[in-house]
Amino acid sequence: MKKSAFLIAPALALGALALSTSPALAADSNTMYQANLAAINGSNASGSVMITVNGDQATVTEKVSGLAAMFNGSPYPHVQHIHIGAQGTCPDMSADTSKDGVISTTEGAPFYGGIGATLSTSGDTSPAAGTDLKVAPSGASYTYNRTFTLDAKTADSLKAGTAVVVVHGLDPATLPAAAQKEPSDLVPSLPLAATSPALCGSLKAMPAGAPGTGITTPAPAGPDLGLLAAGGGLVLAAGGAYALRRKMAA
Ligand SMILES: [Cu+2]
Repeated sequence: MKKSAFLIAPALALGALALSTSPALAADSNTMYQANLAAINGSNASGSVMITVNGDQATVTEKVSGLAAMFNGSPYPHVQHIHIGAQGTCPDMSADTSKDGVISTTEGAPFYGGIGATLSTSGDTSPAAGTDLKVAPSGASYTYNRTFTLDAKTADSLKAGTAVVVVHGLDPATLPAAAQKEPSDLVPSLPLAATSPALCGSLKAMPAGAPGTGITTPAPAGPDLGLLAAGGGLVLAAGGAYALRRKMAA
């Protein structure tokens, strides 16, 4: 009788652990959004973005590769933003209303909207920093990690499913010859290629506790089922050892 009671005890402890943990996980205020970044304007780049929102804090984890590498002899700055307030989609070539063969940032706006937040490397993350090349991540490939305060409009757009990540900056050589000579629609002192979209992806909320959908970076927060299972295993092991000590003592 006593022995079986001790064997049951760890199972009860494990059950209690699961019961006490589950409501906490369900009430977790983190919401995760994920976007697969697809090439536009023939950039041949690719990438993925994960955004964890906790209150008004957004933690962005982004990985990109295959972007234009150099600009005027320096690592190519890629301004990048969360665009908001439109359809929440990425433009196809029908957006190219000027028919120059390039979807400019402005031409894509009916699809992805205006800038809600700038994914800068330091300082300002507002739309005001949108074309500041000094705080843009740079080079062909990079990993971007930053936590910043979301403004209300961007937070609302994320919730509404209309937030889109756009990474800008094309290799001018990949543009049609005529378009290579055009000025940027955003910063006329720069060429059109410098600010035109290279990557685009719609941010979609992930179900709470869902495993990553194709993203390879570890989730910064949220339930770790493996850890939970290991914790349960420790409780079982401890209970078993206790039962064994009791048995030997007796
Ligand atoms: Cu943008």
